[in-house]
Amino acid sequence: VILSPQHPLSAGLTSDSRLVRAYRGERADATPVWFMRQAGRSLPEYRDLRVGTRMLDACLDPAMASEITLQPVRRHRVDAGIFFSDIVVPLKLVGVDVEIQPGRGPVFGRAYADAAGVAELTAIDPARLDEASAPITEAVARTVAELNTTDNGSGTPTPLIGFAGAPFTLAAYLTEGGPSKDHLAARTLMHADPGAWRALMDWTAELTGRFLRTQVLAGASAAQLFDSWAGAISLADYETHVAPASAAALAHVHDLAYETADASGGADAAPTTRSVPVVHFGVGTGELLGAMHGIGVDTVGVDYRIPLDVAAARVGEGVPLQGNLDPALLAAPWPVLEAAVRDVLRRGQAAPAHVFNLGHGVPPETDPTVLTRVVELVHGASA
Ligand code: 1CP
Repeated sequence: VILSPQHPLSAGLTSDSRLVRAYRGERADATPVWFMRQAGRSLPEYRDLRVGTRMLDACLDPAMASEITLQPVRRHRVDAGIFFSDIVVPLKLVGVDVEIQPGRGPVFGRAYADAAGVAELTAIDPARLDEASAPITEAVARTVAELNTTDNGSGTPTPLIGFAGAPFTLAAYLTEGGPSKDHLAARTLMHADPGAWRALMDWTAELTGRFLRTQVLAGASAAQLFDSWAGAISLADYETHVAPASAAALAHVHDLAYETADASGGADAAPTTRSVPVVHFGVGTGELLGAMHGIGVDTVGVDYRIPLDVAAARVGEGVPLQGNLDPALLAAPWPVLEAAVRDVLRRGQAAPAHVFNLGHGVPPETDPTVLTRVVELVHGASA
Protein backbone atom coordinates (compact mmCIF):
# COMPACT_ATOMS: atom_id res chain seq x y z
CA VAL A 1 0.00 0.00 0.00
CA ILE A 2 1.53 3.31 -1.08
CA LEU A 3 0.91 6.12 1.41
CA SER A 4 -1.16 9.01 0.12
CA PRO A 5 0.67 11.78 -1.78
CA GLN A 6 -0.04 14.13 1.14
CA HIS A 7 1.78 11.90 3.63
CA PRO A 8 5.03 13.64 4.75
CA LEU A 9 7.11 10.70 3.47
CA SER A 10 5.37 10.56 0.08
CA ALA A 11 5.40 14.35 -0.26
CA GLY A 12 9.17 14.34 0.21
CA LEU A 13 8.94 16.46 3.37
CA THR A 14 10.50 13.99 5.82
CA SER A 15 11.91 11.29 3.52
CA ASP A 16 15.34 12.93 3.60
CA SER A 17 15.20 14.14 7.20
CA ARG A 18 18.14 13.26 9.43
CA LEU A 19 15.97 10.73 11.26
CA VAL A 20 14.56 8.86 8.28
CA ARG A 21 17.93 8.83 6.56
CA ALA A 22 19.53 7.33 9.67
CA TYR A 23 16.79 4.69 9.92
CA ARG A 24 17.68 3.61 6.37
CA GLY A 25 21.38 3.47 7.26
CA GLU A 26 22.65 6.79 5.90
CA ARG A 27 24.63 9.40 7.78
CA ALA A 28 23.46 13.00 7.39
CA ASP A 29 24.97 16.44 8.21
CA ALA A 30 24.47 15.77 11.92
CA THR A 31 23.50 12.80 14.10
CA PRO A 32 19.74 12.94 14.70
CA VAL A 33 18.61 13.02 18.33
CA TRP A 34 15.33 12.59 20.19
CA PHE A 35 14.51 11.32 23.69
CA MET A 36 12.15 8.61 24.85
CA ARG A 37 9.58 10.33 27.10
CA GLN A 38 10.68 13.74 25.80
CA ALA A 39 7.05 14.81 26.24
CA GLY A 40 5.81 14.72 29.78
CA ARG A 41 6.63 15.63 33.30
CA SER A 42 10.14 17.06 32.77
CA LEU A 43 8.46 20.02 31.00
CA PRO A 44 6.70 22.77 33.03
CA GLU A 45 4.53 23.56 29.99
CA TYR A 46 3.34 19.91 30.06
CA ARG A 47 2.56 20.00 33.77
CA ASP A 48 0.58 23.24 33.27
CA LEU A 49 -1.45 21.81 30.40
CA ARG A 50 -2.21 18.55 32.21
CA VAL A 51 -3.65 20.11 35.37
CA GLY A 52 -7.11 18.61 35.94
CA THR A 53 -6.96 16.16 33.01
CA ARG A 54 -6.40 12.44 33.50
CA MET A 55 -3.64 10.82 31.46
CA LEU A 56 -5.85 8.77 29.14
CA ASP A 57 -8.26 11.68 28.68
CA ALA A 58 -5.26 13.79 27.60
CA CYS A 59 -4.26 11.08 25.11
CA LEU A 60 -7.76 11.08 23.60
CA ASP A 61 -8.07 14.89 23.33
CA PRO A 62 -6.58 15.60 19.86
CA ALA A 63 -5.72 19.25 20.57
CA MET A 64 -4.04 18.40 23.87
CA ALA A 65 -2.21 15.31 22.62
CA SER A 66 -0.92 17.25 19.64
CA GLU A 67 0.22 20.23 21.72
CA ILE A 68 2.04 17.96 24.20
CA THR A 69 3.75 16.13 21.31
CA LEU A 70 4.97 19.46 19.89
CA GLN A 71 6.24 20.99 23.15
CA PRO A 72 9.61 19.18 23.29
CA VAL A 73 10.16 19.63 19.53
CA ARG A 74 9.82 23.41 19.86
CA ARG A 75 11.83 23.60 23.05
CA HIS A 76 14.73 21.22 22.36
CA ARG A 77 14.84 21.27 18.52
CA VAL A 78 15.03 17.49 18.51
CA ASP A 79 14.99 15.65 15.18
CA ALA A 80 11.70 13.84 15.83
CA GLY A 81 8.44 14.20 17.66
CA ILE A 82 7.11 11.08 19.36
CA PHE A 83 3.35 10.92 19.45
CA PHE A 84 1.98 11.61 22.92
CA SER A 85 -0.09 8.58 23.77
CA ASP A 86 0.41 5.38 25.71
CA ILE A 87 0.78 1.70 24.91
CA VAL A 88 -2.56 0.96 26.66
CA VAL A 89 -4.57 3.49 24.59
CA PRO A 90 -5.75 0.88 22.04
CA LEU A 91 -7.00 -1.30 24.92
CA LYS A 92 -8.92 1.65 26.34
CA LEU A 93 -10.38 2.41 22.89
CA VAL A 94 -11.89 -1.07 22.52
CA GLY A 95 -13.46 -0.86 25.97
CA VAL A 96 -10.99 -2.60 28.28
CA ASP A 97 -11.23 -1.28 31.85
CA VAL A 98 -7.86 0.47 32.26
CA GLU A 99 -6.62 3.74 33.71
CA ILE A 100 -3.20 5.27 34.19
CA GLN A 101 -2.56 6.08 37.82
CA PRO A 102 -0.18 8.97 38.51
CA GLY A 103 3.18 7.72 39.74
CA ARG A 104 2.23 4.12 39.06
CA GLY A 105 1.27 3.44 35.46
CA PRO A 106 -1.44 1.37 33.74
CA VAL A 107 -3.86 -0.36 36.13
CA PHE A 108 -6.63 -2.69 34.93
CA GLY A 109 -10.00 -3.46 36.50
CA ARG A 110 -8.88 -7.09 36.71
CA ALA A 111 -5.97 -9.35 35.81
CA TYR A 112 -6.16 -11.52 32.68
CA ALA A 113 -3.91 -14.27 34.01
CA ASP A 114 -5.65 -17.48 32.92
CA ALA A 115 -7.60 -19.06 30.07
CA ALA A 116 -10.95 -17.67 31.26
CA GLY A 117 -9.57 -14.14 31.48
CA VAL A 118 -7.93 -14.43 28.08
CA ALA A 119 -11.17 -15.73 26.57
CA GLU A 120 -13.05 -12.72 27.88
CA LEU A 121 -10.49 -10.32 26.44
CA THR A 122 -10.16 -12.00 23.08
CA ALA A 123 -13.93 -11.98 22.64
CA ILE A 124 -13.48 -8.32 21.71
CA ASP A 125 -12.90 -7.93 17.97
CA PRO A 126 -9.64 -5.98 17.49
CA ALA A 127 -11.05 -4.56 14.25
CA ARG A 128 -13.33 -2.45 16.45
CA LEU A 129 -10.29 -0.31 17.15
CA ASP A 130 -10.46 1.21 13.69
CA GLU A 131 -13.93 2.66 14.38
CA ALA A 132 -12.73 4.15 17.67
CA SER A 133 -9.48 5.62 16.36
CA ALA A 134 -10.76 9.03 15.21
CA PRO A 135 -9.06 10.89 18.13
CA ILE A 136 -5.73 9.25 17.24
CA THR A 137 -6.02 10.05 13.54
CA GLU A 138 -6.99 13.64 14.31
CA ALA A 139 -4.21 14.16 16.87
CA VAL A 140 -1.57 12.82 14.47
CA ALA A 141 -2.92 14.90 11.56
CA ARG A 142 -2.86 18.10 13.65
CA THR A 143 0.66 17.37 14.86
CA VAL A 144 2.01 16.65 11.41
CA ALA A 145 0.35 19.76 9.98
CA GLU A 146 2.34 21.90 12.41
CA LEU A 147 5.58 19.92 12.08
CA ASN A 148 5.45 20.28 8.30
CA THR A 149 5.48 24.06 8.47
CA THR A 150 8.05 24.47 11.24
CA ASP A 151 11.77 24.94 10.66
CA ASN A 152 13.78 23.27 13.38
CA GLY A 153 17.07 24.26 11.78
CA SER A 154 17.76 20.87 10.17
CA GLY A 155 16.69 21.80 6.64
CA THR A 156 13.61 19.53 6.53
CA PRO A 157 10.34 19.36 8.46
CA THR A 158 10.58 17.28 11.64
CA PRO A 159 9.20 13.74 11.30
CA LEU A 160 6.73 12.27 13.78
CA ILE A 161 7.37 8.81 15.20
CA GLY A 162 4.32 6.68 15.86
CA PHE A 163 4.62 3.92 18.45
CA ALA A 164 2.92 0.94 20.02
CA GLY A 165 3.58 -1.53 22.79
CA ALA A 166 4.79 -4.96 21.72
CA PRO A 167 2.51 -7.89 22.59
CA PHE A 168 4.74 -9.18 25.41
CA THR A 169 4.95 -5.84 27.19
CA LEU A 170 1.19 -5.37 26.93
CA ALA A 171 0.63 -8.95 28.09
CA ALA A 172 2.90 -8.25 31.07
CA TYR A 173 0.43 -5.58 32.24
CA LEU A 174 -2.71 -7.52 31.27
CA THR A 175 -1.77 -10.75 33.04
CA GLU A 176 -0.66 -8.89 36.16
CA GLY A 177 -3.51 -6.36 36.07
CA GLY A 178 -0.98 -3.56 36.47
CA PRO A 179 2.74 -2.78 36.66
CA SER A 180 5.11 -5.34 38.15
CA LYS A 181 8.83 -5.73 38.63
CA ASP A 182 9.37 -9.29 37.46
CA HIS A 183 6.39 -9.88 35.11
CA LEU A 184 5.89 -13.22 36.79
CA ALA A 185 2.26 -13.67 35.70
CA ALA A 186 3.18 -13.39 32.02
CA ARG A 187 6.21 -15.64 32.40
CA THR A 188 4.06 -18.22 34.15
CA LEU A 189 1.14 -18.16 31.69
CA MET A 190 3.37 -18.75 28.65
CA HIS A 191 4.45 -22.07 30.16
CA ALA A 192 1.41 -23.04 32.25
CA ASP A 193 -1.04 -22.61 29.39
CA PRO A 194 0.73 -22.06 26.07
CA GLY A 195 -2.60 -22.11 24.22
CA ALA A 196 -4.07 -19.28 26.28
CA TRP A 197 -0.77 -17.41 26.02
CA ARG A 198 -0.82 -17.68 22.23
CA ALA A 199 -4.40 -16.50 22.06
CA LEU A 200 -3.51 -13.51 24.23
CA MET A 201 -0.45 -12.69 22.14
CA ASP A 202 -2.27 -13.07 18.80
CA TRP A 203 -5.07 -10.78 19.95
CA THR A 204 -2.72 -8.20 21.38
CA ALA A 205 -0.59 -8.26 18.23
CA GLU A 206 -3.56 -7.44 16.06
CA LEU A 207 -4.78 -4.67 18.35
CA THR A 208 -1.42 -2.97 18.79
CA GLY A 209 -0.54 -3.47 15.11
CA ARG A 210 -3.71 -1.66 14.10
CA PHE A 211 -2.89 1.17 16.50
CA LEU A 212 0.53 1.58 14.89
CA ARG A 213 -0.88 1.44 11.37
CA THR A 214 -3.42 4.13 12.19
CA GLN A 215 -0.65 6.50 13.27
CA VAL A 216 1.43 5.90 10.13
CA LEU A 217 -1.56 6.31 7.81
CA ALA A 218 -2.41 9.57 9.60
CA GLY A 219 1.07 10.99 9.00
CA ALA A 220 3.77 9.43 11.19
CA SER A 221 7.05 8.96 9.28
CA ALA A 222 8.45 6.08 11.36
CA ALA A 223 7.12 3.47 13.77
CA GLN A 224 8.67 2.27 17.02
CA LEU A 225 7.62 -0.93 18.75
CA PHE A 226 8.31 -0.78 22.49
CA ASP A 227 8.96 -4.18 24.02
CA SER A 228 10.06 -2.52 27.23
CA TRP A 229 9.87 -5.58 29.45
CA ALA A 230 11.14 -8.27 27.03
CA GLY A 231 14.42 -8.24 28.97
CA ALA A 232 12.63 -10.25 31.68
CA ILE A 233 12.63 -13.44 29.58
CA SER A 234 15.22 -15.81 28.18
CA LEU A 235 16.27 -15.85 24.55
CA ALA A 236 14.63 -19.27 24.09
CA ASP A 237 11.31 -18.04 25.50
CA TYR A 238 11.59 -14.88 23.43
CA GLU A 239 12.03 -16.83 20.22
CA THR A 240 9.26 -19.35 20.95
CA HIS A 241 6.66 -17.36 22.85
CA VAL A 242 7.16 -13.70 21.93
CA ALA A 243 8.90 -13.00 18.61
CA PRO A 244 6.14 -14.43 16.37
CA ALA A 245 3.56 -12.10 17.91
CA SER A 246 5.84 -9.07 17.60
CA ALA A 247 6.38 -9.92 13.95
CA ALA A 248 2.61 -10.25 13.50
CA ALA A 249 2.11 -6.80 15.05
CA LEU A 250 4.64 -5.28 12.67
CA ALA A 251 3.01 -6.97 9.68
CA HIS A 252 0.34 -4.27 10.08
CA VAL A 253 2.84 -1.62 8.98
CA HIS A 254 5.31 -3.56 6.83
CA ASP A 255 3.23 -3.15 3.70
CA LEU A 256 3.10 0.64 4.04
CA ALA A 257 5.47 2.28 1.56
CA TYR A 258 6.33 5.59 -0.05
CA GLU A 259 7.92 6.50 -3.35
CA THR A 260 10.89 8.79 -3.74
CA ALA A 261 12.58 10.11 -6.83
CA ASP A 262 15.72 8.09 -7.52
CA ALA A 263 18.59 9.99 -5.93
CA SER A 264 20.83 9.44 -8.95
CA GLY A 265 18.04 10.20 -11.26
CA GLY A 266 17.04 12.43 -14.08
CA ALA A 267 13.41 13.47 -14.43
CA ASP A 268 12.43 10.18 -16.03
CA ALA A 269 14.24 7.91 -13.54
CA ALA A 270 11.93 5.31 -12.02
CA PRO A 271 10.87 6.13 -8.45
CA THR A 272 12.24 4.01 -5.61
CA THR A 273 9.69 2.39 -3.31
CA ARG A 274 10.70 2.23 0.34
CA SER A 275 8.84 0.91 3.33
CA VAL A 276 8.14 3.01 6.41
CA PRO A 277 11.07 2.67 8.84
CA VAL A 278 10.50 0.54 11.92
CA VAL A 279 12.46 0.63 15.21
CA HIS A 280 12.36 -2.00 17.94
CA PHE A 281 13.38 -1.21 21.54
CA GLY A 282 13.44 -2.96 24.88
CA VAL A 283 15.05 -2.55 28.30
CA GLY A 284 17.72 -5.01 29.46
CA THR A 285 17.54 -6.82 26.14
CA GLY A 286 21.29 -7.17 25.49
CA GLU A 287 20.91 -10.93 25.05
CA LEU A 288 17.93 -10.51 22.72
CA LEU A 289 19.20 -7.83 20.32
CA GLY A 290 19.89 -10.20 17.44
CA ALA A 291 16.48 -11.84 17.77
CA MET A 292 14.75 -8.46 18.14
CA HIS A 293 16.34 -7.35 14.89
CA GLY A 294 15.44 -10.68 13.34
CA ILE A 295 11.68 -10.12 13.46
CA GLY A 296 12.15 -7.68 10.60
CA VAL A 297 12.96 -4.16 11.75
CA ASP A 298 15.27 -1.53 10.29
CA THR A 299 16.75 -0.08 13.46
CA VAL A 300 17.37 -1.54 16.89
CA GLY A 301 17.03 0.60 20.01
CA VAL A 302 19.57 -0.19 22.72
CA ASP A 303 19.23 0.47 26.44
CA TYR A 304 22.12 1.80 28.53
CA ARG A 305 23.38 -1.54 29.82
CA ILE A 306 25.55 -2.41 26.83
CA PRO A 307 27.72 -0.03 24.75
CA LEU A 308 26.64 0.65 21.17
CA ASP A 309 29.77 -0.91 19.67
CA VAL A 310 29.00 -4.17 21.50
CA ALA A 311 25.37 -3.93 20.37
CA ALA A 312 26.53 -3.39 16.77
CA ALA A 313 28.50 -6.63 16.90
CA ARG A 314 25.45 -8.48 18.28
CA VAL A 315 22.89 -7.32 15.71
CA GLY A 316 25.27 -7.89 12.81
CA GLU A 317 26.54 -5.64 10.09
CA GLY A 318 24.53 -2.93 8.46
CA VAL A 319 21.96 -2.31 11.19
CA PRO A 320 21.38 1.30 12.32
CA LEU A 321 21.26 1.70 16.11
CA GLN A 322 19.37 4.07 18.38
CA GLY A 323 20.42 4.97 21.91
CA ASN A 324 21.79 4.81 24.56
CA LEU A 325 22.87 7.40 27.15
CA ASP A 326 22.07 6.31 30.71
CA PRO A 327 19.23 8.68 31.77
CA ALA A 328 20.87 8.94 35.20
CA LEU A 329 23.68 10.96 33.57
CA LEU A 330 21.25 13.81 32.88
CA ALA A 331 21.57 14.77 36.55
CA ALA A 332 25.39 14.57 36.60
CA PRO A 333 27.68 17.62 36.37
CA TRP A 334 27.94 18.90 32.80
CA PRO A 335 31.55 17.76 32.14
CA VAL A 336 30.62 14.21 33.16
CA LEU A 337 27.48 14.28 31.01
CA GLU A 338 29.35 15.80 28.07
CA ALA A 339 32.00 13.07 28.17
CA ALA A 340 29.28 10.40 28.31
CA VAL A 341 27.44 11.92 25.31
CA ARG A 342 30.68 12.00 23.30
CA ASP A 343 31.38 8.38 24.25
CA VAL A 344 27.95 7.31 23.01
CA LEU A 345 28.53 9.18 19.73
CA ARG A 346 31.96 7.58 19.30
CA ARG A 347 30.66 4.05 19.92
CA GLY A 348 27.71 4.78 17.61
CA GLN A 349 30.22 4.98 14.77
CA ALA A 350 30.33 1.18 14.88
CA ALA A 351 26.88 1.15 13.22
CA PRO A 352 26.20 2.40 9.68
CA ALA A 353 24.00 5.11 11.17
CA HIS A 354 23.11 6.22 14.68
CA VAL A 355 20.13 8.01 16.19
CA PHE A 356 21.14 9.46 19.54
CA ASN A 357 18.69 8.76 22.36
CA LEU A 358 18.63 7.76 26.00
CA GLY A 359 18.85 4.16 27.15
CA HIS A 360 15.30 4.56 28.53
CA GLY A 361 12.90 7.43 29.23
CA VAL A 362 13.65 10.94 30.51
CA PRO A 363 13.33 10.92 34.32
CA PRO A 364 10.51 13.29 35.40
CA GLU A 365 12.86 15.35 37.59
CA THR A 366 15.24 16.15 34.70
CA ASP A 367 16.15 19.81 34.18
CA PRO A 368 14.83 20.43 30.63
CA THR A 369 17.60 22.94 29.86
CA VAL A 370 20.05 20.03 30.16
CA LEU A 371 18.17 18.15 27.43
CA THR A 372 18.38 21.18 25.12
CA ARG A 373 22.10 21.38 25.77
CA VAL A 374 22.54 17.68 24.95
CA VAL A 375 20.74 18.23 21.62
CA GLU A 376 23.09 21.12 20.79
CA LEU A 377 26.10 19.00 21.74
CA VAL A 378 25.02 16.05 19.60
CA HIS A 379 24.33 18.26 16.58
CA GLY A 380 27.57 20.21 17.03
CA ALA A 381 29.79 17.23 17.79
CA SER A 382 28.78 15.34 14.70
CA ALA A 383 28.60 18.26 12.23
O1 1CP B 1 0.69 11.90 33.93
C1 1CP B 1 1.75 11.43 33.58
O2 1CP B 1 2.77 12.12 33.47
C2 1CP B 1 1.78 9.94 33.34
C3 1CP B 1 3.12 9.44 32.92
C4 1CP B 1 3.06 8.85 31.53
C5 1CP B 1 3.36 9.48 30.31
C6 1CP B 1 3.80 10.90 30.08
C7 1CP B 1 2.65 7.53 31.25
C8 1CP B 1 2.19 6.53 32.22
N1 1CP B 1 2.71 7.35 29.87
C9 1CP B 1 3.14 8.52 29.27
C10 1CP B 1 3.30 8.76 27.82
C11 1CP B 1 3.99 7.75 27.03
N2 1CP B 1 3.96 6.40 27.25
C12 1CP B 1 4.74 8.00 25.87
C13 1CP B 1 4.80 9.40 25.30
C14 1CP B 1 5.71 9.88 24.34
C15 1CP B 1 7.10 10.27 24.81
O3 1CP B 1 7.97 9.37 24.92
O4 1CP B 1 7.36 11.45 25.00
C16 1CP B 1 5.22 6.76 25.42
C17 1CP B 1 6.11 6.50 24.23
C18 1CP B 1 4.73 5.77 26.30
C19 1CP B 1 4.93 4.34 26.13
C20 1CP B 1 4.87 3.46 27.32
N3 1CP B 1 3.94 3.43 28.32
C21 1CP B 1 5.78 2.42 27.55
C22 1CP B 1 6.91 2.07 26.64
C23 1CP B 1 8.05 3.00 26.82
C24 1CP B 1 8.84 2.84 28.09
O5 1CP B 1 8.94 3.80 28.83
O6 1CP B 1 9.38 1.74 28.31
C25 1CP B 1 5.42 1.77 28.74
C26 1CP B 1 6.11 0.61 29.40
C27 1CP B 1 4.24 2.41 29.21
C28 1CP B 1 3.48 2.08 30.41
C29 1CP B 1 3.44 3.22 31.34
N4 1CP B 1 2.64 4.29 31.14
C30 1CP B 1 2.86 5.22 32.13
C31 1CP B 1 3.86 4.70 32.99
C32 1CP B 1 4.39 5.38 34.21
C33 1CP B 1 4.24 3.45 32.48
C34 1CP B 1 5.30 2.51 33.04
C35 1CP B 1 4.83 1.83 34.28
C36 1CP B 1 5.75 0.69 34.72
O7 1CP B 1 6.84 0.98 35.25
O8 1CP B 1 5.37 -0.48 34.53
